[in-house]
Amino acid sequence: MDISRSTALFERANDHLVGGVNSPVRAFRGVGGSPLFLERAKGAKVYDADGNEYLDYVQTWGPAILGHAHDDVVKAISDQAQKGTSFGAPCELEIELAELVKKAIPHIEKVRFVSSGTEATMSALRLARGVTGRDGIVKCEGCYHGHGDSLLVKAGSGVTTLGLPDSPGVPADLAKHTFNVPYNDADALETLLSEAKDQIACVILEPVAGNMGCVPPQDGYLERVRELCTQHGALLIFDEVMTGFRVALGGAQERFGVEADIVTFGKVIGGGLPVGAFAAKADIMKHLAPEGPIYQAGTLSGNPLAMAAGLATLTPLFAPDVYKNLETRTKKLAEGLHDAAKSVGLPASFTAVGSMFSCFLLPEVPKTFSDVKQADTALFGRFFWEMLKRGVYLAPSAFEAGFMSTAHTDDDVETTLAAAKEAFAAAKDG
Ligand code: KE4
Repeated sequence: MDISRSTALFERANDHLVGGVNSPVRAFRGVGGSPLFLERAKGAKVYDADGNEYLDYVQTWGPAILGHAHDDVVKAISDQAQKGTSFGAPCELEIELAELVKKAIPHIEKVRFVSSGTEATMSALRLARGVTGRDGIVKCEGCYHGHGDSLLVKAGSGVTTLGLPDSPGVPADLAKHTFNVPYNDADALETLLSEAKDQIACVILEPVAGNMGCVPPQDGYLERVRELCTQHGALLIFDEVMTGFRVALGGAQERFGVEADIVTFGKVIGGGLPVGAFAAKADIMKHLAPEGPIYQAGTLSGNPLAMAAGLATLTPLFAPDVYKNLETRTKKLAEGLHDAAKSVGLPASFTAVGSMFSCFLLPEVPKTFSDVKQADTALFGRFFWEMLKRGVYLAPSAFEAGFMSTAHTDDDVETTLAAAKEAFAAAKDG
């Protein structure tokens, strides 16, 4: 497989961009080697700078649920671009996208759009602290909520991929307000909330963890977290930047029947353009400026171009059976990867929740971040490259989830599974 142009581009990029990238996990540090530079993408496929074609399960880390460069999305963006990309003033498209988000998640009453998932979770924390008058926040080890200071404590995704326990630059005086508990461990949360008394403003978690691989909540876990938050006067924040419109039309709240106090979105709702959002009932959101005193703002928040992309992306997702079909294909892929690994004698387990999935090189499905960290990341790295050689692009880290799009076909899944059987065998022999 010739990736010489990507390699040359990476060398040049390193002269100008930190680590040659604009987001660390793209640097392939988790799998070794020089990262691919992609040149174009369409449907279920991406194409690198050397012209190699890959079936894509990264989907720009989640947004491309309709596949890349979907005709409706491209048309919406190009039509809107002719009319202006950003006004810095209210426009009707913001209302339309908020109405569509609320149609999918009926219990939310007010939405605030921002430009990234990080902005959404960072703002949601400030809102929770402002509303409750409390400083403490609780997150789960291995969950990643973007790079906001309070959340870079035992985070997942790129922080774990790069083996950074916590990020320097976060003042100890701030980090001390962040408490971590194991994901899927409601007893640990109960103990912490009882001991912390009324210090805790909120508990934030990924309702389906996607930044330590795809790790689903244990039965009853989310319900217990909801009860504990209510009992202790802490707001429950579901970070649905990844799970929103990914695990069901109404996200994890619909799938598991648990209502958070604040929910954050990103990725899919922008359809590949920079959009994040946070939402809640009006009596929480009314504390935000300009209605209330908690400040939050953004030059490009709700810009018409991104709103147009979001609308064009979400609209087709309301059609019947979209999520049923996505889940069926996702399960088929994840189980097939599991079977392929087992067929060459490797330990394997798999998860598939809506259209996100993982195949873990572990005998059992992990429940916590500690479980996930038992996996052989060097073996995963070799598997990653063996799959790349066979035209399949997975996330370049053992601590990420995979994504299925409506553009993937059953043939694509069969092609992927055939590649996986060979790739696991080759990786095992290392
Ligand atoms: P962004 O700021 O990257 O838009 O969103 C941060 C974020 C918040 N919450 C969850 C649950 C997330 O998964 C993310 C971002 N996800 C990572 C990959 N898992 C983005 C990829 C990257 O960091 O380059």
